[in-house]
Amino acid sequence: MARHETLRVAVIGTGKMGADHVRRIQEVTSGARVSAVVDVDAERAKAVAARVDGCTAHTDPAAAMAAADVDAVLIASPGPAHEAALLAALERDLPVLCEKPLTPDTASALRVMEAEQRLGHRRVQVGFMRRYDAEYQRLKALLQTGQLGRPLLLHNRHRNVASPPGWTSEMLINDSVVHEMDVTRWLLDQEITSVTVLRPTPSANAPDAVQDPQFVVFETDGGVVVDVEIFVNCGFGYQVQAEMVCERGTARVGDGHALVTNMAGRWGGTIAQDFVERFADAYDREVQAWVDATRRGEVTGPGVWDGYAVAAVCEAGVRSLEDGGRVPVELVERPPLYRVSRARG
Ligand code: NAD
Ligand code: ISE
Repeated sequence: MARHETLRVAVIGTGKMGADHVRRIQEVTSGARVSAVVDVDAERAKAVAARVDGCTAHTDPAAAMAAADVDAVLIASPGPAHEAALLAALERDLPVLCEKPLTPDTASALRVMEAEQRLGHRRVQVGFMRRYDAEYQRLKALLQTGQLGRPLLLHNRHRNVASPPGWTSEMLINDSVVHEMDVTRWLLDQEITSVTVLRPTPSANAPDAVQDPQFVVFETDGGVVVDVEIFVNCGFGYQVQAEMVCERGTARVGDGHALVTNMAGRWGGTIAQDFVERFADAYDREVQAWVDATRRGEVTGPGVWDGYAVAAVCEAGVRSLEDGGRVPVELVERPPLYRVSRARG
């Protein structure tokens, strides 16, 4: 596509995230429009396409990518379907924004990495949207000034109201803590070297056989120790909080104090109920940044290396969940194509 032209995007998967991204591209993002949607559920794809002028509905991602009016792809199908869509997009050298996870395991992530390396340039951004959240961005900027000194510890809390049907203990690691893995690596500019998962007595509100909450500990190659409380059936709200403890002070995000009320002898505020509400601005900024970079022919966000590194931490986490032991994270050598991105935003 020429630089001045509107980016025509095919959105693959029109469930909760995909439908929200279609709305976002059409109503919030500048410089892009949705030209095709894909879902294995044909009726769902048709219903979403019907809301967008000139948008076609498909059931096969590869067929949509072959259409003449598709310049780029946003993948929002479930994780196990990502590899096939990514490989089809890379085959056509199409730019991609792929919702997390890149793929569900390291073997498939490495196949995607090989395909991108064969192209010789980066094409894929992974949807680790917390990097675009204003509070996380302020925290990163503060750390980069050096005012707080060297980071020593990072405490995280990640709470969801209730887990969707079919949720398993492993999904707390692979679908939820995956975000803390990414922000840990990004905030610290360090790799995670081991994972330990501790298993408190499960909440009575957790579905049968689901280990919820979990307490996860990462160690990094810079000597930082990171803990994550993941609790996906907390019942009261959606909370994502992080506190970095450094040599000369601490910095915390996610307290949600945008509006505090005082009334009838009490003070308080409201708690977001899900990620679509809490991270609305982050998703908007993420998609806009992807569109802008894509129109310039660049990839500026988290990429395939980040998706692969996080998949390796997930695999170690799931092994630790089985026996509570400390499991080392094994990474392949970072290929030259991905060496610059470690320093980037
Ligand atoms: P969802 O189940 O609501 O929607 C998935 C849709 O994909 C469904 O409509 C399903 O029919 C369709 N689908 C299944 N297989 C497909 C295939 N092979 N090709 C095309 N469509 C297919 O799921 P969701 O909650 O929207 O999650 C989608 C993705 O977004 C997942 O990767 C998930 O991890 C990610 N996600 C990210 C965030 C975030 O905060 N960044 C939040 C939630 C979900
Ligand atoms: C979901 O898939 C997400 O990515 C959300 O950001 C996370 O908070 C939630 O736990 C996951 O299920």
